[in-house]
Amino acid sequence: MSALFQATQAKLFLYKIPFTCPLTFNGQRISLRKGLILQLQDKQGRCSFGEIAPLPGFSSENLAQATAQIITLLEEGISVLNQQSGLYPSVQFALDNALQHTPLTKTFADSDIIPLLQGDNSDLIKEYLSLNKPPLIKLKVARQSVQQDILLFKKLTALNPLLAIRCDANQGWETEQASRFFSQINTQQLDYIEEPTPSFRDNLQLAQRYQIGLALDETLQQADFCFQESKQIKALILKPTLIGSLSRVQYFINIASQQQLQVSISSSFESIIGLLQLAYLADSYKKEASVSLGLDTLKYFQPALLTDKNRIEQDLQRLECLWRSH
Ligand code: OSB
Ligand code: MG
Repeated sequence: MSALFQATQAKLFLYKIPFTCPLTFNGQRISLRKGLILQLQDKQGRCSFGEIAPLPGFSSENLAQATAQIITLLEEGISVLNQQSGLYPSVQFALDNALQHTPLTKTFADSDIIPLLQGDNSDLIKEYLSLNKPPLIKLKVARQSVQQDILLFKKLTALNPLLAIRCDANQGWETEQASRFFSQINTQQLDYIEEPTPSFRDNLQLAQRYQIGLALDETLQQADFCFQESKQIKALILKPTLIGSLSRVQYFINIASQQQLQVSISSSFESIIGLLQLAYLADSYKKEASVSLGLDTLKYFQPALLTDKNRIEQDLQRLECLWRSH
């Protein structure tokens, strides 16, 4: 690994980005995305960044806990930032990026990103049409009745018989509901499904019974999860903000490379700073594995500070600064 960023100064900013309409995360409805930006600066005045943005409903830690942890570390001194262990995932992710100097330069074209569709069925169909019927989409399921999900899947595949759909159930189905879904859709058009039920074993059995591809997401965020080979597993969904350390992300990239699994580097609704770093990391993993970008989350934000890649420097100066080195 290349040398760590030699920081001599640090600042911690708070951002607040309103959603265009409130979103529900595992039952928690929120209308404002809040997070922190850690900015390190070296002797030459170069800056390096890390984003700390625990996602309500998904992260085990909340923003207050993450804020307290990073401020405690900063108070101990910048020179010890790289010697920490047992940190919250969101804090570890930020420190790893800031210390490895992950750049903000990698921009992504809309066409690199797999469109994420959620919302009610008629809006969702309209959105699919307005995107000109892309050949691959990600669809949230298990947020309405199974019957409605089946109807939606059938409508979309009727609009484009070549469409491949990546479904994401966020462990929201019972086994019987998942069975009903798989038995009534054209599984040839299901590229894979993320986490149909909360039981990993049931998911493997379902995948085998219906001959579908399974993708792991929530399962990978359990710190004690050990990967075991299975023909049914087709993809790993990696959310670095939730996984935390970049070396653990690299561990999953190595598995994906050995087992020929697809990888989706996915956002947890970060600001433009986190998204650009995720795009950079995704690009760097492309040498090793087949990587796609699950970063289609900026569209849920209202225009605000840290939503535009061309204004990052100016925006940082207007953010509330929670902490700075003396
Ligand atoms: O379940 O994949 C998820 C974002 C935040 C929390 C959970 C999830 C997501 C996404 C990100 O779906 C976008 C993507 O993976 O395409
Ligand atoms: Mg998922």
